[in-house]
Amino acid sequence: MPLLNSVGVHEPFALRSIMEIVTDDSYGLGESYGDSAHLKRLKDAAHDMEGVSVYNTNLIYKICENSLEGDNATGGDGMAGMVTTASVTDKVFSPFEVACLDIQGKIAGLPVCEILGGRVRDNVQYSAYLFYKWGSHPGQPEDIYGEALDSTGIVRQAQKIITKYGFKAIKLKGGVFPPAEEVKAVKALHTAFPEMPLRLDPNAAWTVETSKWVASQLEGIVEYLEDPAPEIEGMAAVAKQASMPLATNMAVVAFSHLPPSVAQDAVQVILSDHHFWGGLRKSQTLAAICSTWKMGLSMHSNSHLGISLAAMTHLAAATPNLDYACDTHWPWKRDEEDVIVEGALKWRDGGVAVPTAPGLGIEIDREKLERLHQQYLECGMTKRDDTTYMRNFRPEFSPHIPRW
Ligand code: GKR
Ligand code: MG
Repeated sequence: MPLLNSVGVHEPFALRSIMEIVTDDSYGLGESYGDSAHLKRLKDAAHDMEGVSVYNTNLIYKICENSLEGDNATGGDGMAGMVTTASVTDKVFSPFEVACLDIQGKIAGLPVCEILGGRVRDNVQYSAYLFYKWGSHPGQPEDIYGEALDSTGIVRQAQKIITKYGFKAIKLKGGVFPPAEEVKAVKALHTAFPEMPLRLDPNAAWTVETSKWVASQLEGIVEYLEDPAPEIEGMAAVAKQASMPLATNMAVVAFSHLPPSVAQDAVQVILSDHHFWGGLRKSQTLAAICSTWKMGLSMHSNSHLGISLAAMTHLAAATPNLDYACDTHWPWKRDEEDVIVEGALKWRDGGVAVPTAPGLGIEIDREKLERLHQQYLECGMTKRDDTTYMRNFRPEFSPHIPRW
């Protein structure tokens, strides 16, 4: 759906790669970004993977690292240029690790969350992730959520999405309209849903000064403010004055970013994401670091299918210090557009029931996979580019940040 963000608008297709590791008597699934640069890296790494034990994830990491030698390019991660400094090896390794854990679970007859140390919850809560949006892609009939270009539209969207999924926390993607407009929308949400924890995420579209102003306006209203200003230094400057915690999936996106961030108390909540933090086990390491340094932990989302939702759910189920409802883009894809056999992931009370079947607890539907693969070939898209798509309709659009 045509969701707006600080760098443009979502295109009619979201690219994903499906990883399948095949053993003598089983198979495991992983899911990751689908941009051509990333696909090439996955294929290069897969080339040297034959015969490796699915338990030897250290060796698999090494193979990924070796296959990337000399590759200094950034991006390729389907985040439309918003996050470019994450570790490329971690991004490539992640779907291999998830697929290996899927197989390990199947062999042991245990769900992945049990392999990761045991479930601490049976239902993983997700947030209602609201977006300003057009009513449809230009020239298309209106989609099920319709237009949301002001606070009234955002409250209407929240009502629809919460009625459908039962979410108990709300996140608004900002960085689209002038900050005062977005503050107004968050206040309107607070009035409409007084009990709901709220968050606002402009993807670093504001200056430090503007961020401080927004923080003062939303005091006592948001549970955290996500990526108001760019970079660790910008976040640290805002954090000095903001009364609420600051969260990030942009300033701190790799282990090497943690020491400078902790030293400056730049962010108080890390949004983990196994797709770029190096898989499920490294995300558990991140959780341990957050607990050590008394930082909160939440979970970031990028457009995804059911394999990723299953992996996110198992990880969250096995992470005791996950303090907030996770983000998900799930409502923004068409229901039938997935690659997994229907029915394995059940939405209940704003969350997903943690699967109890061995491994990830999902199976690939090969007909659906083939259908989506054909869509991929026909759409001709090989790279997510929200900015160029936006400029087809608004030639003057600039993704420059900070811009307010
Ligand atoms: O889907 O437009 C989007 C989001 O902005 C996404 O790309 C971000 O990675 O959800 C993300 C975020 O929290 O920054
Ligand atoms: Mg974010």
